[in-house]
Amino acid sequence: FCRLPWWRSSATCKSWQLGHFLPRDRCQMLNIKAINTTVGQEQQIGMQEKQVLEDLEMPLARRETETLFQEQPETGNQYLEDTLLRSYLKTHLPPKVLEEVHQDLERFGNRLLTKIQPLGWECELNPPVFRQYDAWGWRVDHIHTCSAWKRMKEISAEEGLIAEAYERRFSNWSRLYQAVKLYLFSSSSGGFNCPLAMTDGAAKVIESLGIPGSLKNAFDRLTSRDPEKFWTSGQWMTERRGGSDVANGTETVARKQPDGTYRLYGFKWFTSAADSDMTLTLARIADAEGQCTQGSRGLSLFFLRVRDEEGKLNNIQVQRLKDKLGTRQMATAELWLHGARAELISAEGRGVASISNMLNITRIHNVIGAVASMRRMISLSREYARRRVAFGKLLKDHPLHMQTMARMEVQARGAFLLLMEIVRLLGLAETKLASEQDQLLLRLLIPVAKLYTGKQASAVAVEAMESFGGQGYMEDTGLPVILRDTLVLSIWEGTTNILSLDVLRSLAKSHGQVMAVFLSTVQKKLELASGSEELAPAVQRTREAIGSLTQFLEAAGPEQAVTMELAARDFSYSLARIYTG
Ligand code: UCC
Repeated sequence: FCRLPWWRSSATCKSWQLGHFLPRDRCQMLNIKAINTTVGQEQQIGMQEKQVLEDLEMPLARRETETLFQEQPETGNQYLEDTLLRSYLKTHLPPKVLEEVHQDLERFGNRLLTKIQPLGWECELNPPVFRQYDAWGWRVDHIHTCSAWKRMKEISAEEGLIAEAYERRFSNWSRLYQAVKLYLFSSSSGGFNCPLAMTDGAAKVIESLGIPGSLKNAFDRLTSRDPEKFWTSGQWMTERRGGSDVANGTETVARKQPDGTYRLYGFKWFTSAADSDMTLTLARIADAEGQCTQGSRGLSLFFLRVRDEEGKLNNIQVQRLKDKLGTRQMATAELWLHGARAELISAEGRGVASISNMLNITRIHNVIGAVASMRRMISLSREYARRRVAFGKLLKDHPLHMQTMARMEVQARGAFLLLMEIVRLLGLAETKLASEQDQLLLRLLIPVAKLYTGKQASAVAVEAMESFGGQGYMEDTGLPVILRDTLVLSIWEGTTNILSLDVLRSLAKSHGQVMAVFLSTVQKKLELASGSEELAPAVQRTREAIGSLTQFLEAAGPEQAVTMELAARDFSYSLARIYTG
């Protein structure tokens, strides 16, 4: 490379190529000069540039190694750097709550940066290992997780990542505050956000059952701030015949025991965070003749401990760990249930309706993960744009690059605001402050947000990766890890189409009321916005979109069911865009 003479004599020197090889100060100097330098002006090259040339003449082995480096993007305290988050909290939280929350979030932001982020990377480098037999031939089915993963569990308890939502220290704002902490934690958690999602979902189910005596211990542990006591939960829903069609795919049978407990027999095909302490799962109760009711009405919900006090598995065998594209930090297993002792916690045949409380919470966590992933990728991309020189100037000074970044930013901001709206409504519902309208809107917005942000996050992650050029594709930058972990967000917890059908379910179940509330809420927001001249074009576009949506609903007419099913995804996207707008 250094022997090539063309770059010195060329009037339009290809300085970007040097940008790959030179330290930033030299590179910037060269780039700036290169743009303005003609052959005649070459004598004016300064001492610094001569030094660069000497470096280049030097054999590669003797050059300072850092001359081969590009700029590594580094972000600071994620809370302090997140202007939208801070402005949202300032606008919405009561001043006293804001004061307390701000202090905690600033401290948490520092802990994330200095302690938690390195642990997250350690989790990625040390994925779980499954050992089926010990050296003496005994079957042990041990899932070994690294110390950083175990530390994440302790940190989750210490930070009250689940507890905060159930203690309700800040009344209806507790849920939003918890979501904000989870949002900050998510991208540094090394995959621990997954068990937390299910832990939160399990706590929610138990709370909605009125915390029966037999589940009091489990509830206290799931919502504990004490690392010694804290439990995580799984959510075993998927069986061999498929994940989405739970009603027809569930084969697990529950046999009643004389003491009133049940024993479960079956095979669970995807059990995420298989190292969890407990789980909620579905099974069909067999009658005296051993017969089970098929379909959704045959499913009931069960609670079970994964291991006993001595750490022995509860008549469960681990078949193997899944070989996943991403979320590799977290053990997902195939499990045989050979008479696992379990407790029935729903009414018989009400399993799906009961576990939907859990699903709605894990779907919100999915939204949190999506927004967090977009924010992380954009933050890194933004930092890179402020350091990386190409074509004679920093990336941030290239209008086309900035346009690409701005488009990603708009997606992330919209998704963030949608998330905040959902957790605000959930907080109201959990403190009995929600109106019927709020509850209907929440029911509709959860699947809408899950399906839409899952897709947004994947698209933004790919775009952000591209903004690093080839570096974005390099495994050891950490960027591909974020991309892989993001791609699952449109798959688990219900795929985009399944969630689109859930949107229709919410319409049907409420006889269209969710739609009426959606439209009236959006109209109210538009009225507020129309007071501002600056927002007039946006208001106009949103009104037009609502007009099209209403026209579509009217035109669906007598064939509505078929039309709506076919349109479910586009319809849901429209709802997401209108509300976000
Ligand atoms: O486990 C998994 C991965 C774990 C990892 C999670 C980590 C997340 C971390 C994120 C952090 C980054 S994945 C497994 C996920 N599986 C699913 O999500 C299942 C997808 N399938 C569905 O959602 C289906 O559509 C089903 C299972 C809900 C369909 O079942 P049914 O039985 O056919 O549905 P029905 O008959 O329509 O509904 C039964 C009852 C109804 O109530 P009733 O009987 O009173 O009319 C429904 O209204 O359940 C009610 N229901 C709901 N209620 C159904 N869905 C909901 C809902 N979403 N909200 C409220």
